[in-house]
Amino acid sequence: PQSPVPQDPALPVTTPSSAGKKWKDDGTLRLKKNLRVWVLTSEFNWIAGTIVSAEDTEAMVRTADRQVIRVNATRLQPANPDILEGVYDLIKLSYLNEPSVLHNLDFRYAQDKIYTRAGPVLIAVNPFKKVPIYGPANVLAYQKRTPESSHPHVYMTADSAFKAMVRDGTNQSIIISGESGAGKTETAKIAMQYLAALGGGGGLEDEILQTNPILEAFGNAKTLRNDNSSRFGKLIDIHFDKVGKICGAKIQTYLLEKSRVVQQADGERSYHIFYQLCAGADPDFRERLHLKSAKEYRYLNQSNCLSIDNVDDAEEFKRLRTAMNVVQISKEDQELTFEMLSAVLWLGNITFSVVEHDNHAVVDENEAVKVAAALLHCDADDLVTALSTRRIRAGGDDIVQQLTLSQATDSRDALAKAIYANLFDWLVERINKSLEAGKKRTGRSISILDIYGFESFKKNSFEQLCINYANERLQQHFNRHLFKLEQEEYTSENIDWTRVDFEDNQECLDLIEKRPLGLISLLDEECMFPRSSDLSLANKLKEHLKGNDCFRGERDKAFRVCHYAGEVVYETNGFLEKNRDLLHADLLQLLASCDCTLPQLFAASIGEGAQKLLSPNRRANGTESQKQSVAAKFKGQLNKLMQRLEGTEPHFIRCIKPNTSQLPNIFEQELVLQQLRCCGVLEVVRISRSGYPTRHSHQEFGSRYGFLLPRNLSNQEDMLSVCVSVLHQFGISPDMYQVGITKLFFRAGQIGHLEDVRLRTLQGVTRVQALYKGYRV
Ligand code: AOV
Ligand code: MG
Repeated sequence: PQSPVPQDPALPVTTPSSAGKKWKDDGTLRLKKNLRVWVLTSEFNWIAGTIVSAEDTEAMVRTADRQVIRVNATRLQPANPDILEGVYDLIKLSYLNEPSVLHNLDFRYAQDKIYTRAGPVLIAVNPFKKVPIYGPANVLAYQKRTPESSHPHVYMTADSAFKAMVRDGTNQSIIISGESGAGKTETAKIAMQYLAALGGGGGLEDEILQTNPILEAFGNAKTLRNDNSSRFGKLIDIHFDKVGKICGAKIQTYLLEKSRVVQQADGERSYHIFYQLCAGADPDFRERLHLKSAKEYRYLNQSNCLSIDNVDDAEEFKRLRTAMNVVQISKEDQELTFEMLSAVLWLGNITFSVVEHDNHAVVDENEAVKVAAALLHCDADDLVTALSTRRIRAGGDDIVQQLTLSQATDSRDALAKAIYANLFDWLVERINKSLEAGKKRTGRSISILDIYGFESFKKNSFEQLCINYANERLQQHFNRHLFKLEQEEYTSENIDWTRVDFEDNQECLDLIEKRPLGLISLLDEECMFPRSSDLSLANKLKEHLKGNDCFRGERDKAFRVCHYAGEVVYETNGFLEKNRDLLHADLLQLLASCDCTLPQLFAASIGEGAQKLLSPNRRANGTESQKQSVAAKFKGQLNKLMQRLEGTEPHFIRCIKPNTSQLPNIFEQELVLQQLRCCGVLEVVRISRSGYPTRHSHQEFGSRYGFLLPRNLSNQEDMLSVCVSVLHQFGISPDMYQVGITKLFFRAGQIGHLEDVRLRTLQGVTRVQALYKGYRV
C-alpha cells in the first residue's frame, strides 16, 4: 500500500485517509455543505469562504466578508482546519494547495514568524525590518535546543549542519538561494554568526565575521532591486577542529560585475566603497589622496544617485576601517588600497578632445591626468600616450596608431575596471592569508554559499546572463538533491512509488553550456572573429538556437531565455567586449611601469592569465596573447563549485522576497507565489510528506531489532525474514513502510516506537544482569 500522490502538479495532495472522498475522479473538489474553501477570485488572488449549499459542479459560498457568491468547483480549493493555521512546517498541512501554502506563510509573516520549514528546506521571508530573534540569547537557546528554540530559524539549520559535522566528521554546506533582494546575504551572515558563536573562542571568529563589511563595501552596490545588492558570488568555507572550534576559513569569490565601476543604470550606484571613501576619509587622508566629494566624479555622478536612504556612508567607512584592522590588513595595505580607489575615480575624470578635421582623440591635459598619474605612481606623459594611442605590429614594424574618441574612452574605462577588479581579488587574497595563517586543514568544514540572485531588469546584459546562469546551476543542484537522487533511490530499490514531477532545468542549462551549439560556445566563437559585432552575434545566436524551447530571438540585437525563475530578454550590446575582457598590451605595460606594488602586481596577474592559455609553441612565436573568455572561465568556476558542493551534505535555505518595494509588513501574494512555484517548494513538501525519510539496510535493521523477537523468529536464516517478523511483531502498519531490494523505507516517525522498545529491553537486560551480579541499580 502506498499513499496516492497525484501526478498532476495542479492536483492538491490529500492525506491517505481522505483520498478518494474529497475528490472526484476528474480531480475537482467534491462539494459539500460547510466545507471550508479558498475561492479563486482573480489569477493570483484567493479569499477564504465556507460552502453554504452545493450542487454537482457549483456551490454557493459565503466569503470572509459575508457575501454569498456562486462559484464553479474548478475555482475552489479546500482550506485547512483552524487548528493548522500557521503551522511551522508545510508538511503538516492537510491540504497542500497553493492558497493554503501562501496563507500559511502570510499568516506567520504577519506575526513576524519569517521562517517556515518546507520539509528539509528552510523558507525565509524577508522582513525588511529588525526582528528580535537573533543575538547571543537566541543562539544559546538553539544550541541547547530549549523549548523556545523549536521555531524554524537559520540558527536551527546552522545547528543541524554543525552537529552533523561533529557527529559524522563530514563536510557540510548551507546553500542559500532566492532572487535579488530576497535576503541571501543577510541570511548567510546570520548563519555565520551562529557558527562563530558555537565554534568561537580562538579569536578567529571575529575576523571571519568582519570579512563581511569589507566584502560588502567592495562588492555590493545599490541596484534597482536591492540597496545592498551583491555583485559577486561568494563561498566561504569555515574549518573546524576535532572538538568543533574554528581553525581557519577560506573565501572564494565569483565574477565581480566590473562594468559597474565605470557605468551604472539610472538610480543605481557604483560600489559602496567609493561613496564611503569620499564621505568618510579624514582631512589628512583627503589631501594625500586628492579626494573630492562623490558628486565631483564622473564615474559616480552619472546615474543620479549618490546616497542610499538610511545609510550614512561616512559611518560605514569607519566600520570598514575597523573591520580591516580586525582582519589584520596592514596600514600600508589599506593606504595602497585607497590610493588605487582614488586613482580609479580620477581616471574617470580624464576627458578627451577631438582634433579638428581629424578623427583622433587627445587627452585634455588637466588636473585629472596629473592626479591619476600621481596616484598610480606612473609618468603622466606615459598615461596620456597609453590612453590615446596604440602600438600595433605590422609587417615586423611597430606602428603607433591614434585612437578615436570612443576607443580612447574605452581604453580609459578598461584601465579603471582592470584596476578595480584586480584590487578586489587582491583584497580577497589578503583576507584569506589572515584567515588561514598557520591553521591546518581537518576535513571538517561548513561552506556557506551566497551568490547574486536571479535578475531581470528592463535592460539585461552579459552580467545578467552570467548571474542567471549561476542561479540555473544552483537550481539544478537543489533539484538533484531533493528530487532526483531521492526518487532514483526509490526506483532502484524497486519500491512502489508514484513519481513527483518537478521542473527540470536541464534544457536551459544545455542552451547555455552545450558545445558547440550553446550560448557560451557561440559567443566565444564570435569573439574570435575580428570583424564580429553585437549584431553578428545576435544573428548567429538566432540562427543556431532557434530550435531550442528555452530560446527565442527578439527584435534587433536581443534574445529571450526561458529561465527556471522566469523569462529574461537580453540585449547583446557589449557582449563581445565584456566576454573578451582584453586589456591592451600598452595599458598592461603602463601598469607594469608604475612605481608602486599594486599596479605592478595587477599587471603581473593579468599577464599571467593571458600566458597560461598560450601553448608553448605560440608563446615562442610571440603571437599576440590570448586569454580565456569571461564566460568560459565562469563556467569552469561554477563546475568546480558544484563539485565542491557535491562533496558536502547540503542544507538548503530558500529566501523569499515578499514585496518589490523593500518595505516591511507587505506580503504580495502573486510575487511570493511566483517564487514558490519556480523553486519547487510545493513539490519538495509533497515528496517529503509522501516519501520515506528513514531508511535502513535489511542487515542493519535485522541486527538492531532482531533480538527483540522470540527465539524461534530471531533465529531465521534470512535477514529479510527477521526484518519482516520485527515489523509484524511490533505492529508497524503496512502503509508506514516499504521493503526495498536492499533497504527498508519508513515514513517519518516510525522508528521511534521500535527504538523505545529496544532501549527499554536493553535497560531491562542490564538491570537483570546487574541484579544477578549483586549490584544495586
Ligand atoms: P540578497 O542578498 O538576496 O540580494 P540581502 O540579503 O541583501 O538580499 O537583503 C536585502 C535587504 O533585506 C537587506 O539589506 C535588509 O535590509 C533586508 N533583510 C534581509 N534579511 C533580513 C533579516 N533577516 N532581517 C532584517 N532585514 C533583512 V542580491 O545580493 O541583490 O541577490 O545580488
Ligand atoms: Mg546578496
